[in-house]
Amino acid sequence: MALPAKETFSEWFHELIQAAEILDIRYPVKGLYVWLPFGFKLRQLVYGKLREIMDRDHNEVYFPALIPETELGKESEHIKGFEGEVYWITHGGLDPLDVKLALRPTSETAMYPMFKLWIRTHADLPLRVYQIVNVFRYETKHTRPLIRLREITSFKEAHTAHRNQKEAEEQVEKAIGYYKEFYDFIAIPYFVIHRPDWDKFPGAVYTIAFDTIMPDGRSLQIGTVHNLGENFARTFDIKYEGFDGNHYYVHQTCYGISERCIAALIAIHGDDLGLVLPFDVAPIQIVLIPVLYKDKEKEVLDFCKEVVERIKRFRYVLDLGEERPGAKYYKWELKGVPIRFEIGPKEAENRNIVVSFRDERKKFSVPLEEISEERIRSWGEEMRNRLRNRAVEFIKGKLKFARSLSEIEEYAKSSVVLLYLCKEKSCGEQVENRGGKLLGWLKELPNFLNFEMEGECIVCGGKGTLAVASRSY
Ligand code: A5A
Repeated sequence: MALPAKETFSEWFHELIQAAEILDIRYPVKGLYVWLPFGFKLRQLVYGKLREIMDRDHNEVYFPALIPETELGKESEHIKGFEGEVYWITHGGLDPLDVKLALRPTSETAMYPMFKLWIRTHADLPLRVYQIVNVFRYETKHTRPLIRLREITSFKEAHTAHRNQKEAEEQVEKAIGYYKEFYDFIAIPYFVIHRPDWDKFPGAVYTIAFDTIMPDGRSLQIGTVHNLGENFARTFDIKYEGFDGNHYYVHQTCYGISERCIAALIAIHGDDLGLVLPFDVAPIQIVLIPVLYKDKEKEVLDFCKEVVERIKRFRYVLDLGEERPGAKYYKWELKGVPIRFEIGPKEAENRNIVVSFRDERKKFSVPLEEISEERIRSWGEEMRNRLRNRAVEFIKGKLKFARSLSEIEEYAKSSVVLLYLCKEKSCGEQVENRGGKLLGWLKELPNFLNFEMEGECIVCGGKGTLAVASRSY
């Protein structure tokens, strides 16, 4: 069955994740889904990059999934932000529990009581840990596979503690750098945005978010970096002894990414035929399709073996199935395989291969001896660049610059709106009242935009910074 066209984004996405065997969405609990083997492999490959980045200067840990009510409730802003989203465990078997247990919605209040025990002196700092776990949030907005889950299965959360504000600030900058590297790797363009105060993470001093634009023009928050200041340290009494023998509160940060990164990957790069996966994260990187005719089978298959010798370091499939070549092309296009080799009698005779790339779908011939690991890697790299450029062009086409509040209202219906805005709450509210959501102020100009960062506030005419408003997920 053919996919709906990508223009009908919501249906296309819904059908694609099933047809490409990413998820089985029939699990009988709302907001919970099953990862299928192909989807899980994609998840492992994408998260492998995240892990590689984290492992450079974080230690991986695992904290329990259950948090006592007494801990979860300690930091007042934090619990205010999450109380409507917590799943509670009230019984063990038939016995009511003395202290209710929360299924972690995020792990600050699981980790920080232990940080208090771990951190003694300045020598214990900085502390940088991360875990990749499931978290549960009783979301009341419309749930969607990979985008808005009640069980987030792939929550990468990092938590750090530092001696002072300056070191925590530096960690925020580093974390932004990690996430840029990650999203550049999967060719997803993003905005780095300072969230308004009223939209920051509960308990944070401030929040920096990564937002991308989905094919329907709505923004998706694909990661956040929070500076927690001393807020949690004061609540959980996390102190260290300084060089001078005095005791000081630590300064903390945390930052997280969920499987929304995979939603963005599928949504932004995919097309009417299915997934389009960057070479490095594709579960199958190369598919070889022999085109078999009677009497020539042996030549073709022998030549295929020679080709396989040259690509065996990659994740490849030699498709010897019974289907016709056309059906095989269709099947592997749906799965987003970046590179396809077609090999028929003519190719076997001339010792060359018909190559095509999933994103371009143009065919060209390459002599066997030119198929090397290096050549294939450079094809992968070129494809990543094409995917990134295409995604950037799409985003640029979705942007509109507004000069007045009425323009915001007009543009926000179908575009992502750029505007200049000051930091006054009343000015921000005026923008939010015009449709869309104020994502916040750009922390830095994306390299694909050519704009002044400062200008007159669209509401009061005061000193404004480039801001973004959009309909969002
Ligand atoms: N402890 C910090 C890191 C934290 O929890 N931050 S957060 O609440 O902003 O979540 C981190 C990221 O998880 C978000 O930026 C968003 O991309 C993703 N996320 C949040 N809720 C989600 C949900 N219900 N389904 C899928 N992803 C979600």
